[in-house]
Amino acid sequence: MSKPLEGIKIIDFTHVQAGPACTQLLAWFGADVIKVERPGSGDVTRTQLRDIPDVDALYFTMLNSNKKSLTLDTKKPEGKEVLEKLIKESDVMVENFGPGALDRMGFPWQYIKELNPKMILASVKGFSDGHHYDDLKVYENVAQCAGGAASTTGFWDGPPTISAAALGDSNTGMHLAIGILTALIGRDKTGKGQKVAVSMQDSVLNLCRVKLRDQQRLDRLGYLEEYPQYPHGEFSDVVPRGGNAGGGGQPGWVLKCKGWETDPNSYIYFTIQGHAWAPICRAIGKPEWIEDANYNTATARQPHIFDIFKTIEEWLADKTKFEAVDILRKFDIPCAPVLTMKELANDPSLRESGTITEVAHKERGSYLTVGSPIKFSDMKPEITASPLLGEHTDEVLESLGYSSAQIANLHQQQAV
Ligand code: CAO
Repeated sequence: MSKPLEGIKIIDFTHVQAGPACTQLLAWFGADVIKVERPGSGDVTRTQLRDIPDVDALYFTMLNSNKKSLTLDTKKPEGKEVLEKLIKESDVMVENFGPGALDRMGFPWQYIKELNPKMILASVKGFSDGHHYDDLKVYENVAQCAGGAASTTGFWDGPPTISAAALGDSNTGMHLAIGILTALIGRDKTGKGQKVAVSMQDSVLNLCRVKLRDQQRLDRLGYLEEYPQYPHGEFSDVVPRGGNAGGGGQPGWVLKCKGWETDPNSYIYFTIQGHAWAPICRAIGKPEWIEDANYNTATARQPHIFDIFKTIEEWLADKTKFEAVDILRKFDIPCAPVLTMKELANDPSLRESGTITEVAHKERGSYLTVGSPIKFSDMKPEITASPLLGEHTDEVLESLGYSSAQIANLHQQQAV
């Protein structure tokens, strides 16, 4: 089956997570992604948190599937020459080096554009160009703090909290992928490439926009009616941490199910959405609450929302999280079990859809990874193994017109 991005050649000058997540996505959809890595070491994630000695770590394999690996020291003249040749015949170059690294290497945007006016240069940085922190190197958790996620995540009586979801890394990579695809469509119209830049701070903030909504409501009203602090607690002048409250305006909470005393994940998320109030009352055996003036509107419920959650927990006490959801789904109540990584890894539906998939790897045997979360009617992305360090060096050099003797010479000059 042909894939929509077949024929798009991408120089993948990325490392760690933000950049690789972006290029991996594009590779799944058919792009020819050539990962350029430093000879001898490669992407630092190849060796980070290894579970098998001398074998590429899962951190690397899970973010670099479907790619080729070319080892090149781009600070040496012969490595620079190869990179220049690659730039001339590629469509996109993606990089997420520290600020200024590409310029110091001798490849500022102006020069890349001169080499190939159709080139799209896609960059991830911690902060956007011109920002007063634009000289900072940034990792995931730094971005979560800088983008507003940490100050609004966690409980009001605890410190700012980091989410396990890669809001700074993979999320930024997804933003960049959208930018690249947009620039490719733009290039079809204008014939010209352009630079696409995404900052991790901006990408986190983009996902925190409801918290910026709340800041403005708080400025105007002095309170936020759907937060647990309302109406009994106090508000300051900044959006507080709301624990497990729903962010979209429907009160919700994580509720204990049977076995919570010994199983830290025996919980469900329960949402009290306005229109679902009558079915909720019926499901939990409280039909008398449907018309009760103390309960029948969101405003009436909010002052004793935690008493309502307590009543629901009493109903949940003899049900596992899966049994509870199986009952509640029949009443059309938005809810889900709190699933562990182990449960997700073995979920038959996720296996069936390809969201969780096993990939054969030359050195590690098979590994489990997250496949494409985007589903197409006419294409099923096939996930193939991440490349070994330098696995495709000769193949890529040959495609650039290097002879066997030149390739051997290059290996010698590039040796670490
Ligand atoms: N050949 C020769 N040199 C190479 C090379 C290659 N193939 N690949 C990388 N290098 C060089 C770079 O040119 C750079 O050189 P100088 O800084 O000496 O000019 C050097 O390696 C280090 O690159 P770096 O600054 O990107 O790496 P770091 O480990 O110091 O920092 C990180 C890592 C992620 C903090 C930084 O790259 C960064 O801030 N990136 C932007 C934000 C980002 O993407 N962060 C997400 C990472 S995922 O959590």
